[in-house]
Amino acid sequence: MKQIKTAIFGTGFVGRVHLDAVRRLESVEAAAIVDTNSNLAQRLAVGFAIPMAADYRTILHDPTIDAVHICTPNAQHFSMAKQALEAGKHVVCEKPLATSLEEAEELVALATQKGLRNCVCYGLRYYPMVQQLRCMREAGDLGEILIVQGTYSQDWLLYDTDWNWRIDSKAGGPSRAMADIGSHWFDMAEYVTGLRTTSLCADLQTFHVKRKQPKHSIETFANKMLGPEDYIETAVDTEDFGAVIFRMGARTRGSMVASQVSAGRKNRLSIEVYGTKSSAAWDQERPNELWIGHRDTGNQLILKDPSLLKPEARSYADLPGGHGEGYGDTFKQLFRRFYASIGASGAGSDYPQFADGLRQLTILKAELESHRTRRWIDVPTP
Ligand code: SOE
Repeated sequence: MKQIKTAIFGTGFVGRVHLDAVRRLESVEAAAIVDTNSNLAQRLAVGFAIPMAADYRTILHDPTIDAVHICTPNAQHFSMAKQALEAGKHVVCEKPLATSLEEAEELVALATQKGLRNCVCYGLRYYPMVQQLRCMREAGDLGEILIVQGTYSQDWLLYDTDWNWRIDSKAGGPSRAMADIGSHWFDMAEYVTGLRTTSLCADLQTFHVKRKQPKHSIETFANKMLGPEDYIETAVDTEDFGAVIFRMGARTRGSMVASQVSAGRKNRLSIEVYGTKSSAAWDQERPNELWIGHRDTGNQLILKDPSLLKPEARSYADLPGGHGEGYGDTFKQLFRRFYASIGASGAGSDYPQFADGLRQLTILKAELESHRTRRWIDVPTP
């Protein structure tokens, strides 16, 4: 089988998760890495024996590279993805796909025109118990979906001394909590229910209007390791928190909260789906469990075990029962499907694509407008 050669742009927190997942795929070779922080890239290049490029454009001009992973700060996604597609590369892009709806629309059109595979990393769909939830809903086990609710809560930006590039809209885009983690939540809600968000009302809040920015750059989540430092007081123009109530069509209703300032919640995407027959709830901090709620019999807690999953959900669990699968595994599952679609015929619709990234920017635009105008906004739905 042909080894597909791929390159990773950006070697921070998530770039390393991508590298790790790619190296677990049989048909794919991590053939190059690049980062503006050349010390970091150099360490990885030496450690993993991967060639390091001084500039991502060198990689785009290399005809032996088939695909690229864009793991840089959000503001660079659009330009890098556009150049990569123009250079004929298949593209995996971290979320959010771009920092505006217009940019995302351009990328969707360009990828279609070029006939190149494209993926946006809404990979939390690939926890085995999330797949079980989707399959239960598809099989009608929950009945008609009445209510969808949940949170995506983190605490790594609780203090005003917490800093990361995402806080600065120039690097992260105009939204933080909603774009960074709220978009994961809405992607999952629409994916597991099969429903579309049709209108919403959002309220955002920036608790720290000023933060103490460390003088040197801080990697995602690494801020917690800092001692007292030399900080610069910096105005903050992105939100720490957002609450949204929403409608999914004529009958289904829901609510969600995204927060990066909730002490004790490390990375908790929780989703609860209530149907006319039964309900199901999943929590990313306990990823190998799925709670099933019943009205007339005792509730259930299913532990991840391929033999207990719906047959359609089994291919998302690689390990036997009692062997937990987590965050890093979701990237492996996502990339396995993306790379299998390269060279295959058909749409390759079993993974999130640029159109799904555009969908999240459509929802985000409605959230920002709703907050700004203090009213309900209709969400255009394909
Ligand atoms: C930071 O908030 C972050 O790393 C997100 O960017 C990821 O998408 C999420 O999975 C974990 O948190």
